[in-house]
Amino acid sequence: MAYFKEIGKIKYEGANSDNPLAFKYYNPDEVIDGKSMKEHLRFSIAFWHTFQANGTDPFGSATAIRPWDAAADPIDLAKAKMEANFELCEKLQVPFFCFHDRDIAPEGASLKESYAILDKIVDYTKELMKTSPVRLLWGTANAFGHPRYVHGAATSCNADVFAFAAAQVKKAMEVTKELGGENYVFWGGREGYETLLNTDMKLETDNLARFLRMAVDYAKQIGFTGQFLIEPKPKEPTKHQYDFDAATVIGFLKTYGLDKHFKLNIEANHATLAGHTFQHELALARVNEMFGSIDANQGDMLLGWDTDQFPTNIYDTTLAMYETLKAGGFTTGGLNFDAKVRRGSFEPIDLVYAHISGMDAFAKGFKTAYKMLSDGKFEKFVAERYASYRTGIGKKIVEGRANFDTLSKYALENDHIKNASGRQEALEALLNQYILNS
Ligand code: XUL
Ligand code: CO
Repeated sequence: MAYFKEIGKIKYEGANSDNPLAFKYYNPDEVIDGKSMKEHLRFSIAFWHTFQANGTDPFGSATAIRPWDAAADPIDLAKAKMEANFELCEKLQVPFFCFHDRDIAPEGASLKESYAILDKIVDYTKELMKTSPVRLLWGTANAFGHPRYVHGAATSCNADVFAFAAAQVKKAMEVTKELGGENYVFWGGREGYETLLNTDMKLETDNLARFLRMAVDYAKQIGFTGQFLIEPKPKEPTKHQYDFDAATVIGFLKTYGLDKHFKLNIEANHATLAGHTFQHELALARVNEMFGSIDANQGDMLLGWDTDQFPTNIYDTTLAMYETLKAGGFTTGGLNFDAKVRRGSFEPIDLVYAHISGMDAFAKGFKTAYKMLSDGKFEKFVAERYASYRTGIGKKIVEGRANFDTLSKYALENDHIKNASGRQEALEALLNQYILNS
């Protein structure tokens, strides 16, 4: 059954097209540097926002009634949503989707029943995959929505909750493997605290590490070879989330000797909530060799919460793609639209417009970033800025052949220091020129 009946396959028509149902910059088959744009960008639809969200907010009820909502039985509804997912991905030429276990299958009255319901939907998804090119970018478990997770999952004060979360993640890993998922994501939904007055932070963070170690062991046990990703977020729903930002997660993984097993899934709105730019978080992941995947969205700079808007800011998409290309591009990761249409955009066609706008914004950002890197002007500037570390005393510092004695001897003879301009304004103007002209 078709759910987006009035929508055909969205095609590339170029920057001058006035068809809102066409791509202006995303040309999936255009080959750049030996790979198609489809392969470079690896877009993905987030099941939870696109097929679950209905416009409910803390002040009001649902505004969106979706064509698949006609299904009354919960299993039929879950199947209908999965059909709609494949239809939308195919029409938008999006090669991947991502889900939480509870997005695709409702929770049962017992854990055993939940397993059985999930199996049913996974079987149905496998059926749909037989005739569709659409694949799973990543799976994850929703270990934050149910009331049992009120105090967290792996960081709950209640060991029974830890055990339940382990059982849920075990199954989510199994189904991710079964569906050929290329990654498995850990976002610590309620892994944090509300007040330190009731919190044993040491036990909670040790337990989080224990949980992740068990996941690593279980992946080995079942032969799941997908990439494990951790998605940092500083706050919301808890006051303080342990996976605060990229730097915190990297430090945490290294402390517990888990760093070889994980990469990062960087979300734009989580970066800005942590007080960083999207580019900063991606750069940190890259320089630590932990660049994995991206949750593509944007926040509202005037609001302090996770608005999860579709990404349209060309500066941000350009700089995000600049970092992505510098990291060598995506391998198992991709650009997952962890974004929801606004409450006022309640028609199904708004989901189509939203994805088109995000895909075009990233396609344009990608092309601009590619041009910036091919011309190499920024990289050349940076290389020259640090030239003093390639010869003389700088070379000795970098190669570990200097110490405070030798440096003090050197400084005593070279204390008339000459610095060069950082040229920030000129570089920002150059960035504008690339964005406007490419
Ligand atoms: C929440 C968020 C999650 C993760 C997956 O802010 O981003 O949806 O992406 O659990
Ligand atoms: Co996310």
